[in-house]
Amino acid sequence: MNANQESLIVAAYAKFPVPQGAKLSYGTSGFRADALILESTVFRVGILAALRSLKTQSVIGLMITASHNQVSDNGVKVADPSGGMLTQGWEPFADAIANAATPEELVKLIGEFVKKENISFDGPKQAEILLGRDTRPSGESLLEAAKQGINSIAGSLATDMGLVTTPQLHWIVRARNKGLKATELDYFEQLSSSFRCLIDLIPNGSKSGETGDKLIVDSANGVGAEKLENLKKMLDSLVIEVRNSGEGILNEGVGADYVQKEKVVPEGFGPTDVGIRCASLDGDADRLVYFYVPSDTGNKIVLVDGDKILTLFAIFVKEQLSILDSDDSYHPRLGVVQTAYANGASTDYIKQLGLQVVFTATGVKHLHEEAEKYDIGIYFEANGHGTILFSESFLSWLEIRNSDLSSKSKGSEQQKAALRLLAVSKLINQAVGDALSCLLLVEAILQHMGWSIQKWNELYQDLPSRQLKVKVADRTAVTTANAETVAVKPPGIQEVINAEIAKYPRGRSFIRPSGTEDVIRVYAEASTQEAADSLANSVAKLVDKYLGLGLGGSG
Ligand code: NG1
Ligand code: ZN
Repeated sequence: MNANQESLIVAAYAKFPVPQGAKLSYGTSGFRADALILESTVFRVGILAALRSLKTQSVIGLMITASHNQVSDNGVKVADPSGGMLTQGWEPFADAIANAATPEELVKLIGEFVKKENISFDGPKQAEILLGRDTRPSGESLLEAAKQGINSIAGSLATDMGLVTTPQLHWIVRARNKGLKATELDYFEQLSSSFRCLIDLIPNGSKSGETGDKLIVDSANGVGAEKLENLKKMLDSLVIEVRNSGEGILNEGVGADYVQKEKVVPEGFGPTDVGIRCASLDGDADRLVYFYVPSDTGNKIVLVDGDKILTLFAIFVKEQLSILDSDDSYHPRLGVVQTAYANGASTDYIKQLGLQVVFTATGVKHLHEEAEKYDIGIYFEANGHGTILFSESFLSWLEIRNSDLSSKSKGSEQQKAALRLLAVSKLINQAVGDALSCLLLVEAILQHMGWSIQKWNELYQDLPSRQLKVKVADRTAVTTANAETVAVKPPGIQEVINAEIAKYPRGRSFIRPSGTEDVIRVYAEASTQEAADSLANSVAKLVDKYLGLGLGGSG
């Protein structure tokens, strides 16, 4: 790093000192905090994004959002060249520069890192970063901070993509780096045309009329509302009514996180919606859950969560693969990835379909990494974040198989199955979970099957479950193993949890430190709601006993 570059960083630093007492870390979803303390962090992430672009000689994304958090929070995360999350190897550097308390320290950290990573400032390509943000009022000033960070690396280009959903930005970054069409309009066109293709391929005689006429979408008063309105204009076989499109407060009593955790109707929904197919997006439209309002139950809903979306996708993909009936030369590997929060009934059901299920730790980057190991890897968190990944080799095989079939038996069921899978691979976001593309795939599959939301929900019945949070002196005192299902520390706690679980038929429970809040999360499942509540409470008491009084630090 030359002196000129150093002085550019030092000059920009003056406007972005770290607020007193702030300690930030790049968690499962980037940096997240009260927006008031985030400018200095976003400025530094701008620098990081520019360095990442120089290192990879590719376009990088920088998204300003705090997803489902309250409106006063904000956050920032980086999209890698593939459109996926920032490589985990760079997270410690992100933490270090975010907390650098003087310009000298910042320059020193950057200098050392640039050397270690062998980053050249005079490579063939200058840094190029695409910036996106959600609808939070703090987004604009944070965008400015990001630009200043990027511009403090000489020669960098920052392009403002305006208001976008998180998955749109990731999609655009991926497309840019693959040399594909990469504007927002291209995104809408690809989604709508592949959706149309799936609808055109619905077998004659399917009872698609039974799916129900209309879908009502709760957009969490977030960025998804406007985007869904735009997408809607390009779809003619789908009636969508968008609610919570900005008239209320972002994520307050609305949105996928609220609906999934509270299992009650969001604002703007009620008794007049009984039986109708409804869906909720989160604040940045990367999570999706479905629900319906049953009759006479107050504000309660029947939740159709990420696990059930996963199950629907798995059934459809498996059906197409078996129609395609692979020849001897190629056996596509289909796998499902879940976390310990997946309802046990969903896992049983998917295994019973004959599919392999793998578990990873919480956080989509872990699920994504595991799903990439398959020809078709389907992953979902119960909270509604997930997607389907197709391997390049499988897609090439599918293209060849399709043209083969089209010359030998055009219009055959086999060829239609190949075309359906190709359409799914274009509709579904290959970079990250995307509520809008998942929504279109759910709608296409329901019409294909001729299923109502009620019929879909009846695939299996969720085991009653309960999630609790326990505040502790030090959440790092809990460490886990086996995809977070076993607590290794503090010593002895897993044994007493096991003894509790043994008291309940179909009991299952685990604890883990949250990556986004200062709490230990407790999850419990059992054969009745009372039993699940009681198991969760007992385990929460054990956590409190072991850690609540500050004993945890020594564990
Ligand atoms: P933490 O706070 O680490 O449990 C939560 C969600 C994750 C993921 C992240 C990122 C649960 C139980 N946990 O993580 O699945 O979505 O937020 O937003 O829903
Ligand atoms: Zn989100």
